[in-house]
Amino acid sequence: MKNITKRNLFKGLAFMALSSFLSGKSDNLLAHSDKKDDYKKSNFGQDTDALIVVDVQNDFCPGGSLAVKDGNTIISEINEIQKKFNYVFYTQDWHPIDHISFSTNNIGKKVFSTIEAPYGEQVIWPPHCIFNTKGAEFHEELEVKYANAIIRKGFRKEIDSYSGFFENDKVTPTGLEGLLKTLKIKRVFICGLALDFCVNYTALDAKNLGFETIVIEGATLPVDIGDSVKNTLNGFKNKGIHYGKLTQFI
Ligand code: VGL
Ligand code: ZN
Repeated sequence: MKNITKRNLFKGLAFMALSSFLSGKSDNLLAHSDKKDDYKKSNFGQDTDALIVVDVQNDFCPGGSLAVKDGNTIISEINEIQKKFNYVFYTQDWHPIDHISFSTNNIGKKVFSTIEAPYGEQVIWPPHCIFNTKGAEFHEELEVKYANAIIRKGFRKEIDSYSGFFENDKVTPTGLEGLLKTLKIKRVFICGLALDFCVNYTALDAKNLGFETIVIEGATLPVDIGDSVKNTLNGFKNKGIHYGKLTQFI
């Protein structure tokens, strides 16, 4: 590169930094630099925003086989939130009875212990969200009519799927990325169950795929195993995934 071009480039960058400072568009730099997320609020429910509602199913709610404590209590909030979006996508954990993650298919392995699967570490879960059972159905309080599409995941017996985007091998896609990109979605808001597993992995993949990613505090709750919550929230911070009440962002 010739010197003159370099100088122009430098000038351009300095100008961009200054104008971004003056217009207050420094939220990317400030985000997660301290406790408060200094997100610059903007209109939402725009055509470039989508809400992803993760796994609000009976088995993840009280009474279910892999219940999240108070899991049902976020549903009224989710119902309110989803009315504000033009695009709402649901994920649904959807397993065959002989699924690799089930304790019943790993005799001698304790629930919440891990096995080494071909794609890496796999947590052993109690059987849950077996397709065509009550446990796999969405909770009856969830207003499913708002869903534009439902992405099912985890239906291959030999591989689990936490994320709404990729199965646990990190390469097998669910199709959600294509759906969002075709619709020109730029920003995703994520809520649902469970914060430390399926919400977590959905958010990490969303961010990696280039979407601005917000996880809505108060509309998600964790399974909470060991340090899973602490690790999840640290991961959000490190990756630039926003986590806070909806009013912080809109
Ligand atoms: C989930 C464990 C196993 C979740 C799904 O939805 O967070 N967790 N399958
Ligand atoms: Zn599952």
